[in-house]
Amino acid sequence: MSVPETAKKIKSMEIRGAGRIARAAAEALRDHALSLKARSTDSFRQEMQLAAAELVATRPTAVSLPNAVHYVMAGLDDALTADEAQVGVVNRAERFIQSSQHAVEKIAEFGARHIRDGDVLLTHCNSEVALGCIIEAHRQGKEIEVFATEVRPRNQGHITIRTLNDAGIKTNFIVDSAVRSFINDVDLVIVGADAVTVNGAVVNKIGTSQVAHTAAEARVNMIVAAETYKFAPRTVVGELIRIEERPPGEVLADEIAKTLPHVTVRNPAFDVTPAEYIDLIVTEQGAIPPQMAYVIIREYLGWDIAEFHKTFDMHPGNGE
Ligand code: RUB
Repeated sequence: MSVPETAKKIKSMEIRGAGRIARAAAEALRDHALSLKARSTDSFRQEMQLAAAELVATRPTAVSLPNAVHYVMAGLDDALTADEAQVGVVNRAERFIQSSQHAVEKIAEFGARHIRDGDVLLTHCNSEVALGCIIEAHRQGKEIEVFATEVRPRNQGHITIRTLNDAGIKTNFIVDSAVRSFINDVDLVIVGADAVTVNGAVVNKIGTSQVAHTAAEARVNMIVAAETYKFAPRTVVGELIRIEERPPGEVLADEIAKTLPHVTVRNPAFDVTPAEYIDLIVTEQGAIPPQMAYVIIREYLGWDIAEFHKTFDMHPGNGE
Protein backbone atom coordinates (compact mmCIF):
# COMPACT_ATOMS: atom_id res chain seq x y z
CA MET A 1 0.00 0.00 0.00
CA SER A 2 1.26 3.52 -0.78
CA VAL A 3 2.45 5.89 1.95
CA PRO A 4 -0.43 8.42 1.55
CA GLU A 5 -2.99 5.60 1.52
CA THR A 6 -1.50 4.01 4.65
CA ALA A 7 -1.28 7.39 6.39
CA LYS A 8 -4.94 8.07 5.56
CA LYS A 9 -6.03 4.69 6.94
CA ILE A 10 -4.05 5.15 10.16
CA LYS A 11 -5.50 8.64 10.67
CA SER A 12 -9.06 7.49 10.03
CA MET A 13 -8.43 4.46 12.32
CA GLU A 14 -9.21 1.96 9.57
CA ILE A 15 -5.79 0.66 10.57
CA ARG A 16 -5.62 0.85 14.36
CA GLY A 17 -4.01 -0.74 17.41
CA ALA A 18 -0.37 0.03 18.11
CA GLY A 19 1.13 -3.18 16.69
CA ARG A 20 -0.89 -3.11 13.47
CA ILE A 21 -0.07 0.58 12.95
CA ALA A 22 3.65 -0.19 13.30
CA ARG A 23 3.57 -3.08 10.82
CA ALA A 24 1.49 -1.06 8.34
CA ALA A 25 4.07 1.76 8.49
CA ALA A 26 6.94 -0.70 7.91
CA GLU A 27 5.07 -2.19 4.93
CA ALA A 28 4.40 1.26 3.47
CA LEU A 29 8.08 2.23 3.78
CA ARG A 30 9.11 -1.05 2.15
CA ASP A 31 6.68 -0.57 -0.77
CA HIS A 32 7.74 3.06 -1.12
CA ALA A 33 11.43 2.09 -1.24
CA LEU A 34 10.68 -0.51 -3.92
CA SER A 35 8.73 2.01 -6.01
CA LEU A 36 11.40 4.74 -6.00
CA LYS A 37 13.53 5.26 -9.07
CA ALA A 38 16.10 7.42 -7.32
CA ARG A 39 19.28 8.27 -9.17
CA SER A 40 21.37 9.13 -6.11
CA THR A 41 21.59 7.99 -2.50
CA ASP A 42 20.78 11.53 -1.39
CA SER A 43 17.56 11.78 -3.38
CA PHE A 44 16.54 8.30 -2.21
CA ARG A 45 17.22 9.31 1.40
CA GLN A 46 15.22 12.54 0.99
CA GLU A 47 12.24 10.73 -0.52
CA MET A 48 12.30 8.15 2.27
CA GLN A 49 12.56 10.82 4.96
CA LEU A 50 9.47 12.58 3.59
CA ALA A 51 7.56 9.30 3.63
CA ALA A 52 8.73 8.52 7.16
CA ALA A 53 7.65 11.97 8.39
CA GLU A 54 4.22 11.58 6.79
CA LEU A 55 3.67 8.26 8.54
CA VAL A 56 4.93 9.38 11.95
CA ALA A 57 2.64 12.45 11.85
CA THR A 58 -0.54 10.35 11.56
CA ARG A 59 -1.15 9.55 15.25
CA PRO A 60 0.97 10.90 18.09
CA THR A 61 0.62 8.41 20.96
CA ALA A 62 1.50 4.85 19.90
CA VAL A 63 5.29 4.80 20.20
CA SER A 64 5.41 1.59 18.16
CA LEU A 65 4.97 3.83 15.11
CA PRO A 66 8.12 5.99 15.45
CA ASN A 67 10.01 2.97 16.78
CA ALA A 68 9.12 0.93 13.67
CA VAL A 69 9.90 3.81 11.33
CA HIS A 70 13.20 4.46 13.08
CA TYR A 71 14.16 0.80 12.82
CA VAL A 72 13.35 0.63 9.10
CA MET A 73 15.02 3.94 8.27
CA ALA A 74 18.26 2.75 9.87
CA GLY A 75 18.55 0.67 6.67
CA LEU A 76 19.77 3.90 5.04
CA ASP A 77 22.75 4.18 7.37
CA ASP A 78 26.07 3.43 5.71
CA ALA A 79 24.46 2.90 2.28
CA LEU A 80 26.83 4.12 -0.43
CA THR A 81 24.49 3.76 -3.40
CA ALA A 82 20.74 4.18 -3.92
CA ASP A 83 20.54 0.42 -4.56
CA GLU A 84 22.21 -0.37 -1.25
CA ALA A 85 19.87 2.05 0.52
CA GLN A 86 16.86 0.37 -1.08
CA VAL A 87 18.02 -3.11 -0.03
CA GLY A 88 18.75 -1.81 3.47
CA VAL A 89 15.26 -0.36 3.93
CA VAL A 90 13.44 -3.34 2.41
CA ASN A 91 15.40 -5.85 4.52
CA ARG A 92 14.79 -3.93 7.71
CA ALA A 93 11.08 -3.51 6.96
CA GLU A 94 10.74 -7.27 6.38
CA ARG A 95 12.67 -7.98 9.56
CA PHE A 96 10.48 -5.64 11.58
CA ILE A 97 7.25 -7.17 10.27
CA GLN A 98 8.45 -10.72 10.95
CA SER A 99 9.79 -9.97 14.41
CA SER A 100 6.58 -8.12 15.29
CA GLN A 101 4.48 -11.14 14.29
CA HIS A 102 6.84 -13.40 16.22
CA ALA A 103 6.55 -11.10 19.28
CA VAL A 104 2.75 -11.30 19.19
CA GLU A 105 2.96 -15.13 19.20
CA LYS A 106 5.57 -15.24 21.99
CA ILE A 107 3.53 -12.89 24.19
CA ALA A 108 0.45 -15.06 23.68
CA GLU A 109 2.48 -18.08 24.84
CA PHE A 110 3.94 -16.30 27.90
CA GLY A 111 0.76 -14.42 28.78
CA ALA A 112 -1.40 -17.56 28.62
CA ARG A 113 0.72 -19.03 31.45
CA HIS A 114 -0.61 -16.28 33.74
CA ILE A 115 -4.18 -17.36 33.01
CA ARG A 116 -5.43 -20.26 35.12
CA ASP A 117 -8.13 -22.79 34.41
CA GLY A 118 -11.43 -21.28 35.58
CA ASP A 119 -10.23 -17.65 35.46
CA VAL A 120 -12.55 -14.77 34.69
CA LEU A 121 -10.68 -12.08 32.77
CA LEU A 122 -11.42 -8.47 31.96
CA THR A 123 -10.03 -6.62 28.97
CA HIS A 124 -10.44 -3.04 27.80
CA CYS A 125 -10.19 -1.80 24.20
CA ASN A 126 -9.00 -4.05 21.41
CA SER A 127 -5.46 -5.26 21.81
CA GLU A 128 -4.11 -7.89 19.46
CA VAL A 129 -1.55 -9.06 22.04
CA ALA A 130 -3.91 -9.08 25.04
CA LEU A 131 -6.45 -11.07 23.02
CA GLY A 132 -3.64 -13.34 21.82
CA CYS A 133 -2.97 -14.35 25.46
CA ILE A 134 -6.66 -14.99 26.13
CA ILE A 135 -7.17 -17.01 22.95
CA GLU A 136 -4.01 -19.06 23.60
CA ALA A 137 -5.23 -19.92 27.13
CA HIS A 138 -8.56 -21.03 25.63
CA ARG A 139 -6.75 -23.04 22.95
CA GLN A 140 -4.84 -24.85 25.70
CA GLY A 141 -8.19 -26.02 27.06
CA LYS A 142 -8.46 -23.65 30.04
CA GLU A 143 -12.06 -22.84 30.91
CA ILE A 144 -12.15 -19.06 30.86
CA GLU A 145 -14.74 -16.32 30.71
CA VAL A 146 -14.15 -12.71 29.68
CA PHE A 147 -15.65 -9.33 30.50
CA ALA A 148 -15.07 -6.94 27.59
CA THR A 149 -15.83 -3.22 27.80
CA GLU A 150 -17.60 -1.21 25.14
CA VAL A 151 -14.81 1.42 24.79
CA ARG A 152 -16.55 4.69 24.10
CA PRO A 153 -16.42 6.64 21.90
CA ARG A 154 -15.05 4.45 19.09
CA ASN A 155 -16.46 1.13 20.32
CA GLN A 156 -13.32 -0.94 19.88
CA GLY A 157 -15.03 -3.37 22.28
CA HIS A 158 -17.24 -4.44 19.36
CA ILE A 159 -14.15 -5.77 17.55
CA THR A 160 -13.02 -7.51 20.74
CA ILE A 161 -16.31 -9.33 21.35
CA ARG A 162 -16.45 -10.50 17.75
CA THR A 163 -12.93 -11.94 18.00
CA LEU A 164 -13.69 -13.61 21.34
CA ASN A 165 -17.00 -14.93 20.04
CA ASP A 166 -15.37 -16.34 16.91
CA ALA A 167 -12.84 -18.10 19.13
CA GLY A 168 -15.75 -19.66 21.07
CA ILE A 169 -14.92 -17.87 24.33
CA LYS A 170 -17.73 -17.11 26.79
CA THR A 171 -17.87 -13.30 26.90
CA ASN A 172 -19.80 -10.64 28.82
CA PHE A 173 -20.10 -7.27 27.09
CA ILE A 174 -20.37 -4.32 29.48
CA VAL A 175 -20.40 -0.53 29.26
CA ASP A 176 -17.19 1.13 30.42
CA SER A 177 -18.79 2.44 33.60
CA ALA A 178 -19.84 -1.08 34.70
CA VAL A 179 -16.28 -2.22 35.46
CA ARG A 180 -16.60 -1.52 39.17
CA SER A 181 -19.88 -3.46 39.35
CA PHE A 182 -18.21 -6.61 38.04
CA ILE A 183 -14.62 -6.33 39.26
CA ASN A 184 -15.22 -8.70 42.17
CA ASP A 185 -16.16 -11.42 39.67
CA VAL A 186 -12.84 -10.92 37.84
CA ASP A 187 -9.56 -12.80 38.54
CA LEU A 188 -7.23 -10.97 36.17
CA VAL A 189 -7.28 -7.83 34.04
CA ILE A 190 -5.29 -7.97 30.82
CA VAL A 191 -4.79 -5.05 28.42
CA GLY A 192 -2.38 -3.91 25.72
CA ALA A 193 -0.28 -0.76 25.48
CA ASP A 194 0.41 2.09 23.11
CA ALA A 195 3.49 3.15 25.02
CA VAL A 196 5.45 2.18 28.12
CA THR A 197 7.54 4.93 29.69
CA VAL A 198 10.87 4.64 31.49
CA ASN A 199 9.13 4.70 34.89
CA GLY A 200 6.89 1.78 33.90
CA ALA A 201 3.74 3.81 33.32
CA VAL A 202 1.52 2.39 30.60
CA VAL A 203 -0.24 4.56 28.05
CA ASN A 204 -3.29 2.80 26.64
CA LYS A 205 -6.88 3.46 25.54
CA ILE A 206 -8.76 6.05 27.57
CA GLY A 207 -10.35 4.35 30.56
CA THR A 208 -7.49 1.92 31.16
CA SER A 209 -6.31 3.85 34.22
CA GLN A 210 -9.83 3.77 35.69
CA VAL A 211 -9.96 0.02 35.15
CA ALA A 212 -6.51 -0.31 36.76
CA HIS A 213 -7.50 1.78 39.76
CA THR A 214 -10.66 -0.26 40.23
CA ALA A 215 -8.69 -3.52 39.94
CA ALA A 216 -6.08 -2.34 42.45
CA GLU A 217 -8.73 -1.34 44.95
CA ALA A 218 -10.39 -4.76 44.57
CA ARG A 219 -6.98 -6.55 44.80
CA VAL A 220 -7.35 -7.96 41.29
CA ASN A 221 -4.09 -8.39 39.38
CA MET A 222 -3.54 -6.50 36.17
CA ILE A 223 -1.10 -7.47 33.45
CA VAL A 224 -0.13 -5.56 30.34
CA ALA A 225 0.84 -7.32 27.12
CA ALA A 226 3.35 -5.19 25.20
CA GLU A 227 6.02 -5.90 22.61
CA THR A 228 9.40 -4.31 23.33
CA TYR A 229 8.85 -1.79 20.51
CA LYS A 230 6.00 -0.27 22.57
CA PHE A 231 8.59 1.00 25.08
CA ALA A 232 9.42 4.67 24.62
CA PRO A 233 13.20 5.34 24.53
CA ARG A 234 12.87 9.11 24.50
CA THR A 235 11.18 9.12 27.90
CA VAL A 236 14.69 8.40 29.24
CA VAL A 237 15.71 11.89 28.19
CA GLY A 238 12.57 13.50 29.53
CA GLU A 239 10.37 13.48 26.46
CA LEU A 240 6.70 13.03 27.36
CA ILE A 241 4.21 10.86 25.49
CA ARG A 242 1.70 13.04 23.68
CA ILE A 243 -1.88 12.03 24.37
CA GLU A 244 -3.94 12.29 21.22
CA GLU A 245 -7.11 14.36 21.58
CA ARG A 246 -9.59 13.40 18.89
CA PRO A 247 -12.49 15.38 17.36
CA PRO A 248 -15.39 16.27 19.71
CA GLY A 249 -17.88 14.89 17.16
CA GLU A 250 -16.81 11.36 18.16
CA VAL A 251 -18.34 11.99 21.60
CA LEU A 252 -21.26 14.35 20.96
CA ALA A 253 -23.01 14.96 17.64
CA ASP A 254 -22.11 18.35 16.19
CA GLU A 255 -25.82 19.34 15.92
CA ILE A 256 -26.23 18.87 19.67
CA ALA A 257 -22.89 20.47 20.54
CA LYS A 258 -23.94 23.54 18.51
CA THR A 259 -26.87 24.09 20.86
CA LEU A 260 -24.64 24.05 23.98
CA PRO A 261 -22.35 27.07 23.71
CA HIS A 262 -21.08 26.70 27.30
CA VAL A 263 -20.10 23.06 26.89
CA THR A 264 -16.71 21.94 25.63
CA VAL A 265 -16.33 18.29 24.67
CA ARG A 266 -12.97 16.78 25.59
CA ASN A 267 -11.94 13.59 23.83
CA PRO A 268 -8.52 12.27 24.84
CA ALA A 269 -7.96 8.88 23.17
CA PHE A 270 -5.49 7.51 25.74
CA ASP A 271 -4.57 7.78 29.41
CA VAL A 272 -1.66 6.92 31.66
CA THR A 273 -1.70 4.11 34.21
CA PRO A 274 1.04 4.45 36.83
CA ALA A 275 3.41 1.52 37.38
CA GLU A 276 2.07 0.80 40.87
CA TYR A 277 -1.25 -0.41 39.44
CA ILE A 278 0.41 -2.89 37.11
CA ASP A 279 1.63 -6.30 38.30
CA LEU A 280 3.54 -7.39 35.22
CA ILE A 281 4.31 -6.35 31.68
CA VAL A 282 4.54 -9.38 29.41
CA THR A 283 6.93 -8.79 26.51
CA GLU A 284 8.27 -11.22 23.91
CA GLN A 285 11.49 -11.26 25.95
CA GLY A 286 9.62 -12.40 29.04
CA ALA A 287 7.59 -10.77 31.79
CA ILE A 288 8.99 -7.85 33.77
CA PRO A 289 7.71 -5.78 36.66
CA PRO A 290 6.86 -2.33 35.20
CA GLN A 291 9.63 -0.77 37.28
CA MET A 292 12.12 -2.58 35.03
CA ALA A 293 11.02 -0.75 31.88
CA TYR A 294 14.40 0.98 31.70
CA VAL A 295 16.13 -2.37 31.18
CA ILE A 296 13.98 -3.13 28.13
CA ILE A 297 14.61 0.33 26.71
CA ARG A 298 18.35 -0.03 27.29
CA GLU A 299 18.65 -3.58 25.92
CA TYR A 300 16.31 -3.48 22.96
CA LEU A 301 15.95 0.16 21.98
CA GLY A 302 19.43 1.38 22.82
CA TRP A 303 19.89 2.84 19.34
CA ASP A 304 17.61 5.74 20.12
CA ILE A 305 19.35 6.59 23.36
CA ALA A 306 22.70 6.31 21.57
CA GLU A 307 21.46 8.91 19.10
CA PHE A 308 20.61 11.31 21.89
CA HIS A 309 24.03 10.77 23.38
CA LYS A 310 25.56 11.59 19.99
CA THR A 311 23.47 14.76 19.81
CA PHE A 312 24.57 15.85 23.24
CA ASP A 313 28.14 14.64 22.63
CA MET A 314 28.09 12.23 25.54
CA HIS A 315 29.27 8.68 25.93
CA PRO A 316 27.05 6.44 23.75
CA GLY A 317 24.90 3.71 25.24
CA ASN A 318 25.05 0.07 24.20
CA GLY A 319 22.72 0.46 21.20
CA GLU A 320 23.32 -0.75 17.66
C1 RUB B 1 -5.84 0.92 20.62
C2 RUB B 1 -5.37 0.61 22.00
C3 RUB B 1 -4.76 -0.76 22.20
C4 RUB B 1 -3.24 -0.65 22.01
C5 RUB B 1 -2.59 -2.02 21.96
O1 RUB B 1 -6.25 2.26 20.48
O2 RUB B 1 -5.40 1.40 22.91
O3 RUB B 1 -5.02 -1.23 23.49
O4 RUB B 1 -2.95 0.03 20.81
O5 RUB B 1 -3.08 -2.71 20.84
P1 RUB B 1 -6.81 2.76 19.05
P2 RUB B 1 -2.22 -3.89 20.15
O6 RUB B 1 -8.00 1.92 18.72
O7 RUB B 1 -7.15 4.20 19.27
O8 RUB B 1 -5.69 2.59 18.04
O9 RUB B 1 -1.95 -4.88 21.24
O10 RUB B 1 -3.15 -4.42 19.09
O11 RUB B 1 -0.99 -3.29 19.58
